[in-house]
Amino acid sequence: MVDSLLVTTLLERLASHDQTSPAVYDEAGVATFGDIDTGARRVAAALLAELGALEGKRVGVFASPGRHFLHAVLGVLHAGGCVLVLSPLHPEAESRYFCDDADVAAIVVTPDLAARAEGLSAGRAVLDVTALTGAGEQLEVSRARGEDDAIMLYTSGTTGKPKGALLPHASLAAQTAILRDLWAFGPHDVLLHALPLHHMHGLCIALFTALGAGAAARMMPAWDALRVWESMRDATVFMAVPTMYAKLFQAFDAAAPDARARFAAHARALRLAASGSAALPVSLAERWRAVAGCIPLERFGMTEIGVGLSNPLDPRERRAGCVGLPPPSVEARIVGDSGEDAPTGELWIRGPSVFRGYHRREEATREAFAAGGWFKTGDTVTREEDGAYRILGRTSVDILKSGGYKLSALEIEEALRDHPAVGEVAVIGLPDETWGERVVACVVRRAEVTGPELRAFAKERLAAYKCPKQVVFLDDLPKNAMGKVQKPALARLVAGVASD
Ligand code: MLC
Ligand code: AMP
Repeated sequence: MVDSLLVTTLLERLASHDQTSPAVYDEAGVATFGDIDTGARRVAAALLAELGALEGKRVGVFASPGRHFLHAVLGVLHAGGCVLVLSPLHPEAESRYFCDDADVAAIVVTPDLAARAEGLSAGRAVLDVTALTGAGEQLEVSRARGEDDAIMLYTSGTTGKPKGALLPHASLAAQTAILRDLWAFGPHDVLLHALPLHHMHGLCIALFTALGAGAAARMMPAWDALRVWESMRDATVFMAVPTMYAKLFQAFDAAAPDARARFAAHARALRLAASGSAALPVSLAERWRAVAGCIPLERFGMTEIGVGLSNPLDPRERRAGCVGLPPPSVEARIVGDSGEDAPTGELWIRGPSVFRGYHRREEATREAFAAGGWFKTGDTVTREEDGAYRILGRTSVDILKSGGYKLSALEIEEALRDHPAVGEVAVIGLPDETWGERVVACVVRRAEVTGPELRAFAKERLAAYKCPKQVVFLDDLPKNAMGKVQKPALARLVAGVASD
């Protein structure tokens, strides 16, 4: 990490690369680092003209993957603002909550999402990133400073509504340097990018790491397993959540023999295939080995910390089912119930990439950290004989992971409880081969309602990926003497009940 102490913003690092080399391949072709910077400065100048000094104000970016997404994000950063990435996967009600909670001052959009942004504007300026012209209006001097907030990412927790995690420029700059060095990223690399952009994995661990190292990102418009197999040919690195690997193999198995041979050749030629955001089943890792020659590099991360643990880059040293060790400059501890270091317990992380706190949630921020700046992950871990960490699961039954998305059972319950026919509801995660965990809603009805009706109701309020895949109707929910629903008992019960 030679320059991480000197370079305090991602923008400074981008400026240090050869401006004529490719930064993004998208549906329109190739854009160089220089092209990206020009577009970003145009956005920055327009934002400053519209809002005056931004000084950390949050600006929403509602943009499809590609160069315009980067113009918008980097433009907000140049102008001294903090980016909140909005996703087309969220219904209006949810995006409106993000914009209001974050106190978003303006929204930068791509034209395909402009109509949907209108519903979120509520008096906020909406700027079309493709309609800004005039080189003379470009921003000369970047307003970004290391200590200022750069990115805000909403993350589901154990307390109802999602919280906005604030990542300063310095955290991003540190994270990109750590991962560049750990995974040997450089200008020779092309990252195949098919991850959603409103989360840590797609935005920071993948996209910012690649660009921060001077590599290019091949940005897919959306996840498409067959297209990903084909596009691997033009990439050196691939990063994905385990469900994407599962879906790749579903497509692989359905493909003709010549296509399979081609896909395998593409996979074998990759320099690095990484997996994160959820546990990679050993069977899936081994399946990848059979096709690509080695298991994917599995690493552990979190919105609040970036990557905290990683298997080694050398494929021979990777271990399936383990997530490796903390990278240089990141520290990890295992802490038992008594608050002492223990062989098995909660994983705590400390390091330069750790976030600053939750937006306007002082108590939640205080509770997230222990003395000495240790972030308490809420994951239970242990270590193997060789020191490698192994994730055993979440400490809370109310946090689920489905297809790499962290979901709050309480948030989903709250949305379903608004339905007049729902008496009681408890949301649990059941093991699922494709999704890791499958969201199941257990409902005690007080009026007639069907599972599909409840799912449709939930979809108006929550992203489709948060909505229950299964609804089970029960006469009552198992509770303890205090009246609290016993979710482990419920999961055992539901395993034998028909669903709707
Ligand atoms: C989509 N659906 C999901 C889902 N994704 N349901 C549950 N869990 C998910 N993750 C829903 C769709 O809305 C649809 O619902 C139905 O399932 C079928 O969808 P699909 O077409 O099969 O899904 P697809 O579009 O292929 O999406 C699958 C996926 C996606 C794997 C590409 O889930 C995805 O992009 N996951 C990545 C999540 C991620 O980036 N997490 C990083 C968090 S950061 P319906 O009802 O409309 O039929 C982090 C830190 C770290 O964790 O360490 O990295
Ligand atoms: P998020 O809040 O969406 O960033 O999700 C972070 C959570 O994802 C962590 O706290 C873990 O529970 C989980 N996670 C990330 N990477 C892994 C992994 N490799 N193995 C198991 N769980 C993981």
